[in-house]
Formats: sequence, C-alpha cells, structure tokens
Amino acid sequence: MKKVILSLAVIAALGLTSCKNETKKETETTTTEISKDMAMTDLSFGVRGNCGMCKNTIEKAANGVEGVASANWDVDKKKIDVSFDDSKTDAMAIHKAIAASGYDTEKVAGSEEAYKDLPGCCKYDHSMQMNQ
Ligand SMILES: [Cu+2]
Repeated sequence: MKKVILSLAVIAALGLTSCKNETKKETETTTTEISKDMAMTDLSFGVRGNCGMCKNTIEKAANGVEGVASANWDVDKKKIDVSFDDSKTDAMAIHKAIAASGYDTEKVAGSEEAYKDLPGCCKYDHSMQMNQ
C-alpha cells in the first residue's frame, strides 16, 4: 500500500513539474511575439478636416513625430491611420502634434492659434463628426 501511495506521489510531482515547464515556455513565446508586434503599432483615430490641403497638414504633423513610420488621413472618413514605433513615441504625442497644427483629434482639441492661420477652405467645422 505504501508503495502505491509513494508512486502516486512521484507521478503527481512529475506531473506538476512538467506542467510548470510547459506554462513557462508558453509565457516566453507569447512575450517574444508581443514585443515583435509592439515594435510597430498601427493606430487609427478621428481627425477633423475638409480637404486635400488639410490632409497635407495633418499627415505632415503626424509624420513629424519621431518614430512615426507612416500616416494617412482619409478626407471622407475624417480618420487617420498611423503606424509608429512605440519604443520611440506614443499615441498621445501624435494626437498632440496634429492638434498643434490646428486640427481636432478625438482626444485633443486643435490649437486655436494654428486654426486661425489655416487657409479659408481648411477652416473646418468644429462640430463635424469624425472617425465616420
Ligand atoms: Cu483643407
């Protein structure tokens, strides 16, 4: 009887050990995959604007942020797609850069000063729906 109990205990211990190892392996793999994905983050958010000139200004502002790899603003959807290296910048820095150029984003209101200097055709409506 003792032998049976002992072997059961050994089996249980082995089982626990192998479980632990497997869990550890999985965690390591996941972490590696995440850090690869994190190197380039894709983000899209609403930005107000009217026309092709707005598009230039907005994209120039986003691309001016260090770490931004690409920026594409959609005039119909009032939305920007940005790809950036999140070890160099973050979403908020991009929102702020666009707002500084005079344009409202979902999170940051556009600079009044910069808005005043926008060409007439670019003076967009502040109540315009974005991210359509
Ligand atoms: Cu414009």
